[in-house]
Amino acid sequence: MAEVKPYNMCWLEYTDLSKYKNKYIKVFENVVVLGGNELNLPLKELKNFLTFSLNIKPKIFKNTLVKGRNYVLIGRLIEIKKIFKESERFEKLLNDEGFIIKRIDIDGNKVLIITAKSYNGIVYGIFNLIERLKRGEDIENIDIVSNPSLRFRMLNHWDNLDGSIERGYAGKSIFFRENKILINERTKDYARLLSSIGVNGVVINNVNVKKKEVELITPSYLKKIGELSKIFSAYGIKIYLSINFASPIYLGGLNTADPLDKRVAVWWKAKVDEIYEYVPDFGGFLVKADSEFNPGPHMYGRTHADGANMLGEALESYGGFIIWRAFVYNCLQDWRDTNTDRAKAAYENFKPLDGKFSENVIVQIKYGPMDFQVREPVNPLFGGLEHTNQILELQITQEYTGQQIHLCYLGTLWKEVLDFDTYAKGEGSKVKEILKGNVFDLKNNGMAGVSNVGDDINWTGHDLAQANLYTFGALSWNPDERIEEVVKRWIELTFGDNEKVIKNISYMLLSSHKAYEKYTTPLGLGWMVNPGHHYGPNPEGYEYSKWGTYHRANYEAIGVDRSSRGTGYTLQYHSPWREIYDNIETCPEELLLFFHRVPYNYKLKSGKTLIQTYYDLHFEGVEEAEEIRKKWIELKGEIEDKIYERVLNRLDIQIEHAKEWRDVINTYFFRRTGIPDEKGRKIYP
Ligand code: GCW
Repeated sequence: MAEVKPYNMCWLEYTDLSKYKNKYIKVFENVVVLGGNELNLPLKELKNFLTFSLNIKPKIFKNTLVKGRNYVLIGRLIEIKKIFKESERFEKLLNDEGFIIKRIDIDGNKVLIITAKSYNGIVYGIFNLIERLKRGEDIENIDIVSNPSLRFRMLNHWDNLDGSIERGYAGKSIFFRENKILINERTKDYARLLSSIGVNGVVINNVNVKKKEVELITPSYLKKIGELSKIFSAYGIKIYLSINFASPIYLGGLNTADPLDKRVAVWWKAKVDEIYEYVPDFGGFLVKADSEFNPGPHMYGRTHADGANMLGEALESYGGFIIWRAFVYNCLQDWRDTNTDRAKAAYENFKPLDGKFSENVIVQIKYGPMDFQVREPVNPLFGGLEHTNQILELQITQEYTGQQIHLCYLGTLWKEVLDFDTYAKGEGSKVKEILKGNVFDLKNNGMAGVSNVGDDINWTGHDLAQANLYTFGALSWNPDERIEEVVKRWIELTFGDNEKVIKNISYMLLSSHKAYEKYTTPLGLGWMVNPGHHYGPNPEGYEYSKWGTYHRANYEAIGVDRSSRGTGYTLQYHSPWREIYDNIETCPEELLLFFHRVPYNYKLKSGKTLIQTYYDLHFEGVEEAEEIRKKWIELKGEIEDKIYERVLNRLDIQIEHAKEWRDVINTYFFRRTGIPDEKGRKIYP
C-alpha cells in the first residue's frame, strides 16, 4: 500500500499504517469541503495520506453537508461561520496563519472541523492532522488551536546556479543544475516537506551572489522562478532571492550602485516591477552587503539603512520585504592587531542604525557574534536593537558542527538561544519573546535556517540530520515547545512507535551536541578547524589568517580577553550579563574562553585546572560518541536495513574523527604547556 519514491520523504513518508484503519475509519468516511476549488490541494494531501497509509477512501462532498453521518469538514473560517454559528468564536482564537482542528456535534453527528482564516492555515492544519494520524493519536475528541508565534519562518539555501551548494553536505542543489532552474517531482515534495513544518519562505540562492547568479533577476530566469513560486505558493511558501547589491552596475549598465543616487533607485524600482510581473507571489530580497567581499552601501559612504531602505521602497507597494544580514565585520584583519575584535562588529555596525530601517526591512542576525561555532554567546544585537525588525539566523547545515558526517542534533543549542534572557527590558526579555513581538512593538520578526538539504536520497546526507530540519520548523512555529517533545515526535513520524527506538534515538540526539562540543573546542573556544572547508581539527588553522578568529594561545594562557579590561565586548550586553560575563569567576564556564584569557592552571568550579578540564572533556567527548554509537547498534533489526547501515557507517567515521579531534587538541595543549594529564592517559607528545 505504502507510497514509493526514489528518495525518502523524511517525516512525511506515507508508510503502511493500516493497523490504525479501524481506529479512524468512522471519522474519515465522508469529507465535506466548503468553498471553490482553492482547497483542492490540501484536500488531496489528506486523501493521499488516507489512501496510502490507512487504506481509507473517503467520499468527498463539495459544498454539501451530509446528513445523518459523521464527516470531516474543511473550509476557511469565513465559510464555516455561514453554516455553523458557534464557530464565530474561533475568530478570536486564530492569527493569520493559525488553524483549528476540533471534533464537535452538529445535529447529532460528529464533525471533525479543520479551519483557518487563511489558505496557509488550512494547509498547516491538514499537515498537522496527518502528523497526528501517523502517530496514532486519539482524535475522538480532538480540540486543537495552533498559531505560529513567529511571522517569518524561512529557509536560506546557499545554492549556486551550477548546482553546487556552499557549505552543503547532502549532494547537489535541488533548485539548480548547470546554470538552469530545476523543476521536477522533488521540487513539489520539498515544498510539501517544508509546509508540513510550517515554513513560509524560502530563499533559493546563495547569499554570496556571484556573476552568474546576478542574472537570476533577469527575464531569462524569472519565468522559471515564476513556475517555481507557483508550486511553493500552493503550499503557503513564498520564494525570495538573494541579490547582489551592485546589480545596477552588472545588469543596468550604470556606473554606480550608490543607494542615494536617483538612477539606482529608479533602476531597482523597475527591476522589482519586472520581478512581480513574472512572480506575483514574490517574497523579497535577502542581502549580504559589505560582508566578505560582497558589495554594499559602504562602498559609497552610505549606511546599511540607506541601502536597505532604498530597496525596501521598491518592494513596498507589493508587500515585499528586504532581509538584510548583520554578518558584517572586517575580514581583512591583521592577526597582529589586538584592538579589533570581530565579535564586536555586528553590534558596532547595526546598533547605531537602530530605528533607521523602514518597516519592510528586517535585519537578519546570526545567533552568535562570530559564525555558527559549536557554542557562542547569544548575539548582543538581540536585546540591543529595540526599533528594528529582526530574524534569528541559525545554521541547520552543519558547517562547523560535523558536516552531517557527525551526528550533531542542534535543537538543544537553538532552544538555549531562544530561551536566553537578554534583560533588554528587565527579566523576561528572552530572544523568543523578542521574536514573537512581545518585548518591543515589532511584529515582522522570525527565524531563518541555512538549509542542510541537497539531492541525496535522504535529503540531508546523515539520515538523523533530518531531525535538525524538522526541529527548525517546529521551533519557528512554537519556540516554547519542549525539545524532548519535538525529538520524540520526529522519531515517531520517521521511525514509528517502537519504544526502544524512541528511547535510544532520543538519547542519541539529545546528547550529541554536548558530545561534539566536548571533543572539539569546548568552553567557548571555537574555531581550531581546517581553513577553507572547516572540517576536522587544526588548532592554529586560523591563528595567523585575516578572518579575525584568534585564540592567541601561548605557553601560559589561551583565549581572548573580551571583558571591559580587554576588547570591551562584554559592554554590548545588558546588565546583569555584562557583569556576569565580565568577571571570570561568574562567567558561565561553557563560555569561559570566549570571554576571557585564561591561564592553563586556572582552577574551574570543579577544582580542576583549565588544562585538566580540557583533557578530561576530550576523553569524555569520545566516550559519549561511543555511547551514542552503541545506542544505534542496539537498534539493529528495528530500523530498516538500508538506513541502519547508512547511519552506522557515519557513526563509525564519527568515532574515528572524534578521536582525531581529541588527540590533536590534547597534543596541542600538551605541547604548548608541557603539563601532563593527571590521569596518565595517552597524549601524543
Ligand atoms: O560561515 C561563513 C561561511 C561562508 C558563508 C558566510 C555567511 C555564505 O563559511 O561560507 O557564506 O559565513 O554566512 O555569509
